[in-house]
Amino acid sequence: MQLAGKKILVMGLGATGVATAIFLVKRGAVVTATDSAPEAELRPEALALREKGVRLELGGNRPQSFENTDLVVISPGVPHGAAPLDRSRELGIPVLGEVELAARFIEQPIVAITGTNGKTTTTTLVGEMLRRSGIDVFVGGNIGTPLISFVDSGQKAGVVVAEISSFQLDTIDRFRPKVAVLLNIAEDHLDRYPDFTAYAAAKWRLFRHQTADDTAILNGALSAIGAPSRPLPGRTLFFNGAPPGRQPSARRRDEVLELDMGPSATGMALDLSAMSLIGRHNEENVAAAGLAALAAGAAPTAIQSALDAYRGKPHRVFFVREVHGVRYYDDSKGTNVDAVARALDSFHQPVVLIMGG
Ligand code: UMA
Repeated sequence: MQLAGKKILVMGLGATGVATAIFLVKRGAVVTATDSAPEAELRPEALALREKGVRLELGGNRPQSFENTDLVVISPGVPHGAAPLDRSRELGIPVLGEVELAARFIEQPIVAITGTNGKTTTTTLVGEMLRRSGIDVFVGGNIGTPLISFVDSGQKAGVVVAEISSFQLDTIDRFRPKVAVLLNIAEDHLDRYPDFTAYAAAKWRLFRHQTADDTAILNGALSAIGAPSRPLPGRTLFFNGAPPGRQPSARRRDEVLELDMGPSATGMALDLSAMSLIGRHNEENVAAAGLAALAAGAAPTAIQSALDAYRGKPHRVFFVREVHGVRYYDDSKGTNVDAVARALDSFHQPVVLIMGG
């Protein structure tokens, strides 16, 4: 993709917009960056882009800038149907999301993980499982470090593991993960989508450009809402059961999770007895992570040791401490009904829930 000399508009100046603008300037593009927030609300890194030759338009997204450009790149926090973007599209100006742009420059196989809940736990686990297998990995995306910042980072990586949100999937065009995981779909972000079907369809976009050479890993209990009408082209593995007529690739027997990769690949028996993650939702995350890691080349011993060592991520049913026989957990990432319901399901003991916004 030729960027040198192109006029490019970056919309949104959070972590993604800043990293995108830096990437584009390095490639010789003439970059304007716009944010609806005023200067006082933006981070110093955004303002420092001026020193790199980026023209900043702050406190509003000027319609003219969307007409007079060769390409627009947007951040996940920018709704892909925002009015000024329609104007660009009308004029035939391409509008890409940052993940799509990044993917065009990433040569490594990508393991992409989406779902309403459990993305960060699963992404982190897959990264650890591969790392312990001796594979260099970059772990990024919605989890925090924009994918685009990997491209010029010089970081050695054999595999890129990316947490991908529905917002990021809204603006993909060719993005093709070698291994793609859909953990679950529950009501969330309905302020950004016309209805639940549209939100679910955004999640399913993850598989849109996969081919017969790729692997799709799906929750066997997913409904058909928003799903593509044609079967996925690649190898499809199911965890948490399987739809009628299909076999699950993850089966729990007592403390062991059997992962079956099909006739031509090696599976494993994953011992869950030392696992510190609690709850059925985490069993699903672990099954998906194990299957994804195996599909991306991780070694069974490394997968086991990564799981045994994993202590969870803060704010996700995270054990804080025990005081006078009361165990305190931080679940402040329970930002939708499904996440809270699943967290509550994790406990056999009586729970006192402290909840608020
Ligand atoms: N803006 C405009 N015009 C608009 C709308 C927005 O200029 O019409 C501006 C806003 O003022 C803002 C910027 O666009 O400054 C949007 O920035 P952003 O929200 O995309 O911020 P980033 O720091 O780039 O963060 C994004 C993700 N944010 C969202 O998806 C909302 C981060 O996910 C992600 O970690 C980061 O990119 C790196 O990939 C956060 C998140 O909450 C954690 N994600 C949601 C979730 O997990 O449920 C999807």
